[in-house]
Amino acid sequence: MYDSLDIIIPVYNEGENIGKTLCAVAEKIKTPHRISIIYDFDEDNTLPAVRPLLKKYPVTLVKNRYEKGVLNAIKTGFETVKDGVVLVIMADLSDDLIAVDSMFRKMNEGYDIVCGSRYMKGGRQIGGPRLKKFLSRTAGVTLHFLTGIPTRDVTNSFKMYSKKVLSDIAIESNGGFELGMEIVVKSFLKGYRIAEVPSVWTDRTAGESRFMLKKWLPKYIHWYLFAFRNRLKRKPSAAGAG
Ligand SMILES: Nc1nc2c(ncn2[C@@H]2O[C@H](COP(=O)(O)OP(=O)(O)O)[C@@H](O)[C@H]2O)c(=O)[nH]1
Ligand SMILES: [Mg+2]
Repeated sequence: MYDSLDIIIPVYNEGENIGKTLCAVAEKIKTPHRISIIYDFDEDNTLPAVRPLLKKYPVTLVKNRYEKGVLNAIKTGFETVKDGVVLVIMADLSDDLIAVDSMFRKMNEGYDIVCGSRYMKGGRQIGGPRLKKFLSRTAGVTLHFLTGIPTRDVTNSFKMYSKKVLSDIAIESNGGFELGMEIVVKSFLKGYRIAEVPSVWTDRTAGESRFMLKKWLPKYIHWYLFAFRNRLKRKPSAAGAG
């Protein structure tokens, strides 16, 4: 049984949002937790906004160990966690954290990954660029029906992982948020147990999105095709079940 949760928040100049995000974590997540905030550079305006809150919330500030960028920030976050359960959330208040406790319960039912899902009953996506939404939903829903991957929202970054899965997957992604898709696809093919719970995503109201659709789209397509090509070679028994 897992009894607590490690939360990873990659940040890039989220000074306007981070206080509200930490407050939402405290209010909405009953599961005992620790928080790691991963930043890229010492001048990031998140840092002066967080420092006064370090006594109030269970936060550790961690500098990205690799080249700048959200992918390496998340990777650094994964490496700081030794075992148990890891949750990735955004600092821009985009994911409704009310889903977290039920995601954690699922992990304790024996799942290795629990995906927040905007594209299942009860899930929603509010605001954001239309093309990005269309592509993400189409990819998620078609991959679910074509390969049997047990989530309709493979591109969502709001996911909970067991550290065991993270240690077992060699991450090849080199762009940005497609890393979450890579991990879920590879874990699925290895026979790990994956579940989804409904979640609501709302576009940010402060700060700027740094999502690079054009640059990252080919990387998402790569993992989409990888899942499709390898679907019949999937390990039938759950390598990581239990
Ligand atoms: N460390 C780090 N975090 C980043 C970077 N770019 C974005 N983030 C963080 O990743 C999360 C989501 O980013 P965002 O640009 O809003 O992506 P979107 O929600 O898909 O539009 C936020 O917490 C950002 O602060 C980066 O280059 N480095
Ligand atoms: Mg965002």
